[in-house]
Amino acid sequence: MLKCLLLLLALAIQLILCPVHVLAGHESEGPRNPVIGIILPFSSAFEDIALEQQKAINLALAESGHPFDLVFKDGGADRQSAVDAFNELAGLENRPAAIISCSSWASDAIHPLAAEKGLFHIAIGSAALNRTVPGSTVRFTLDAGAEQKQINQYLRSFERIAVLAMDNDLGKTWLEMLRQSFPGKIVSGSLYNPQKMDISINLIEIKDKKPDALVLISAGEASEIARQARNAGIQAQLVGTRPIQRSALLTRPQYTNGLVYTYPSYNTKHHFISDFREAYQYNPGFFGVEAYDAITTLFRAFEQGHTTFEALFEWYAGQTYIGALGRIEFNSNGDASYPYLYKQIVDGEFQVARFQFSMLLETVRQQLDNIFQDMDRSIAQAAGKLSASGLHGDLAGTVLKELFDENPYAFNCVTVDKNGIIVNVAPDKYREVIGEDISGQEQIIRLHSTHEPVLSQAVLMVEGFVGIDLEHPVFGPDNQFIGSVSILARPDFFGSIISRKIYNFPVEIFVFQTDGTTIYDINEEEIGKNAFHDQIYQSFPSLVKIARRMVTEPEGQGQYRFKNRHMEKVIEKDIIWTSIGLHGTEYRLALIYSEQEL
Ligand code: COI
Ligand code: CYT
Repeated sequence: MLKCLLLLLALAIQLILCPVHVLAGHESEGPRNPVIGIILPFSSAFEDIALEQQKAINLALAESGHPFDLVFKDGGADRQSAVDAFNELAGLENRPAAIISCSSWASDAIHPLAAEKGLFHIAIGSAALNRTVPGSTVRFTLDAGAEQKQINQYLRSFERIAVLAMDNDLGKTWLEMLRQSFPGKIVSGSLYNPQKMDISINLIEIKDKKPDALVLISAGEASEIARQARNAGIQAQLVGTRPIQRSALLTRPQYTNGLVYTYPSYNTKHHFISDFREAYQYNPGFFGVEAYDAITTLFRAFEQGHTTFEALFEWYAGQTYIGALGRIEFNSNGDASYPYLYKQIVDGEFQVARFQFSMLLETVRQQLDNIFQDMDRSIAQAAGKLSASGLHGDLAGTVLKELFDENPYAFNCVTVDKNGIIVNVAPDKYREVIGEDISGQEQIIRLHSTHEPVLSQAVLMVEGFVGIDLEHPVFGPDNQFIGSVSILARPDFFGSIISRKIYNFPVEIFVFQTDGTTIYDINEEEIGKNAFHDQIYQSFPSLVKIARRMVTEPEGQGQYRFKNRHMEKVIEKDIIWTSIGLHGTEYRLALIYSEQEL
């Protein structure tokens, strides 16, 4: 019943507040309703986006029951139209309490103007924004630069990349960023006018350059681009970014199937999605979801008494909100972030791209493997030089210093004599470890018995932390064993590699040792914990079962139940794992995600 009323209310608001309609008649003396001015690209190629945002905002108003007057203005397709719309709003007799604008070009133009007039400004659908006035404009769209780090991971596997981008701030920003990221690989980069769509010249050049990937910085018009490109004989993998997931693409699956794009991984179970579907008979996409979160948070801010420009900015900046977009974190500049993932059109549907999980795990495995191989090569050379110089003294110190400088992930490098006593170190600031007896450490015991290189399990080091240690034996001039040389690394070196590769994806990667101990995890409290012994895992039998398989199987996959990334609630998790290591020591590298959080 309540739902029906909301629906009616939303539809009524929709009728009253059609674009460019200003609520008139505030002749009464009482306090007026606060006005929120909303500038959307109604008369543009992105009309469907504007209408979706407007519907979402009206639904939110109906739900909230707040006494706001929403004034929608047409931002058109270019900066000047948006500025005109802004000036009309700024000149209203009942001065708006806030302005919301959609599109990079509109928001970029409005950002300094709103700050100048002291009007609080929220940008939605605005991935490219050149901030010039600090402490103003709160933006709900993830910056294109962040999204690009993610799509680049995918694009790296292509050799000849063509880019076809809408001719505006968003398209130009992307084209420029891609040129910078892939110098030499961008075989064609051109702009098109989304209002005109005369792209035949662009397509001739693209076809001529034989790209293996075609990146479209486009919204729903990508459907038409895909049709023309395929009909022109362009076979390249189609790649897109957030605005490309529009229903128009599903009307031509024969041309758009296979498209891979980056997209927010918001919660499709949020009541907003079903409320919207009920009210308007279609599924909202990101633009509607984002608009809904922008307006509902704004309502809440007003409700809590934050009404000035400064107070509103402060209310958002540096804070975390849970909305229809999921967990939204605003940095101190006022920019939002939340996870993005790869999606793909499969069988005429927008789906989570299944390839991304193994792809991300494999990229991390390769990079860690490269680092281990590099460390192993350089320590082998150092061991050769130490054969001549011996383990003590300045010459050996120089060899250790070189070894340390060659290995960015080294904490320190030491030489160890044949009795297991540390005799030399680089850098010099760790000189207090000289004289320490490490003969009882498991890797030293193995090295002494085999005289072969070893990689340790995570063990407590004399430096005072649990680390991993790579050691090569050193033989004297007569080939007699004289001791060893070591590179010590902190497990957070895993973290530095992993976090760069899985940046902003809704996945976690952890490193696990074959005795069940976690040696790296994003949740620090789990590092050093053992799946078979530690209390925190004992009420999760499916986790213990997976851990048992991980001990014996170098590669695998499965499901279990445990706490989510933020350790807030128990969820179903998917895990895939592989192995890395050297000299017979293996660590499991495991990626986890949850269908419930994609
Ligand atoms: C953007 O500028 O980031 C947008 O998503 C604009 C949209 C109208 C295509
Ligand atoms: N420390 C070190 N073991 C230690 O405890 N630097 C190498 C090996």
